[in-house]
Amino acid sequence: MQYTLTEEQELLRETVRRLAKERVEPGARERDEKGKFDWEMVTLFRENDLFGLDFPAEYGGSDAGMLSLIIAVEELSKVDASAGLLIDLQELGTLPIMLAGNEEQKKKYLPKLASGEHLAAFALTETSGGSDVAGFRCQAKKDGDSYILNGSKIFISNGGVADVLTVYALTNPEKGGHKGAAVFIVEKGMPGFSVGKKEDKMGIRWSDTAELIFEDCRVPAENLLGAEGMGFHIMMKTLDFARPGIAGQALGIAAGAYEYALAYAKERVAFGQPVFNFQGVSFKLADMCIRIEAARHLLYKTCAVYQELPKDMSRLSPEQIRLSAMAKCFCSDVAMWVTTEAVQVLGGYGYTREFPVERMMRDAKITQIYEGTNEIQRLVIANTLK
Ligand code: COS
Repeated sequence: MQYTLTEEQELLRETVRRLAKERVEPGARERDEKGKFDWEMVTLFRENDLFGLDFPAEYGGSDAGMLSLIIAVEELSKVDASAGLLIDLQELGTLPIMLAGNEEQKKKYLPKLASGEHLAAFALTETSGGSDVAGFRCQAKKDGDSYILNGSKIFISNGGVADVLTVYALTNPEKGGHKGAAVFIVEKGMPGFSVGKKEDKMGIRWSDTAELIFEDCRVPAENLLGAEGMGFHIMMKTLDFARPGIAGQALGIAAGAYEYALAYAKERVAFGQPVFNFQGVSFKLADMCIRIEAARHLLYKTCAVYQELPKDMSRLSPEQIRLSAMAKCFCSDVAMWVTTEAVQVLGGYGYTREFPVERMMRDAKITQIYEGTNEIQRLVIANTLK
């Protein structure tokens, strides 16, 4: 379980940090205010080869591994959480293909996703909520050499902008979700597929979040991933591999807020001296520093055990499943706590849009909710302790 950063990873961190400071941070406030998906960011990340960091080289990726992706997500999220999320979502939406796709499916879809020419989305959540996956109702009926999809999905990140979507649906409702579901690759423009309501959110405001509607949507049978009945396991395994990405986003938000609050506390003078000199402030910063460092080590250790994509759908070890859930849960709780304290350090200024910490606090909240609420993460962790 080696997680010392290589020279390449240190260089990647430096490069992405510079890109984030020079090209991402300047427009972050405006993008947040507009709440509109930003294609310029897509172009920037395409030009800098950030979408395919953790994609296999044989399909056009950089094969740099999960830790490298996390480093990039972290650096971007320090200045703009929606920017970090953008490259993370490419991994989430594509993982079902990487994990369960056959050679033809991988050859057809992965290269354009690795380059960022196409964007991906992971379509699981339904109106009943995101937690009870086995209770979802979207259906797919076999019809000759196609499947006909009916139902809807909500809160789908990238839903309205993705070219390629991995969609969970029941093929055999009588068997229930655990044994009767499957995952399909759906392309934008397939007849019967449309995008519904777009969400106006508290945070990650320029990240696209949309409802997806399937009305007799015809999907070629060759777009079935793995086999009928494998859907639940494909999605669970995808989430095991994807949750470190959200942990990376959360860690970045926390680190960004901490760095801002630290610099502010050293500049801001009250009672004739920088407020950092008061223990009421410096102890807060010390606590932020402890928690961020602890979160980073948990996450990097997790990345070390997820470094390689598995060659088949065999089960992960309880330790792997536990680490991924712990990293997501801990990093997001740290992000919420640190950003709240950062607002406190800035006082009244922290509560205004003039300063980025209030945006960071709003952005942090979602990391405790999506890709499995932190209550579900604790359930997943507890299940591995039985
Ligand atoms: N990897 C592989 N298999 C898994 C698994 C995992 N991570 N988690 C569960 N399974 C297996 C179980 O071993 C069990 O297999 P058998 O039937 O062979 O025994 C089967 O799947 C059913 O497991 P379980 O009974 O625990 O399933 P539940 O329906 O109770 O649901 C939770 C389990 C709640 C953990 C699951 O539905 C979940 O993770 N929900 C949250 C999903 C989420 O993150 N949503 C966010 C929106 S998507 S961004």
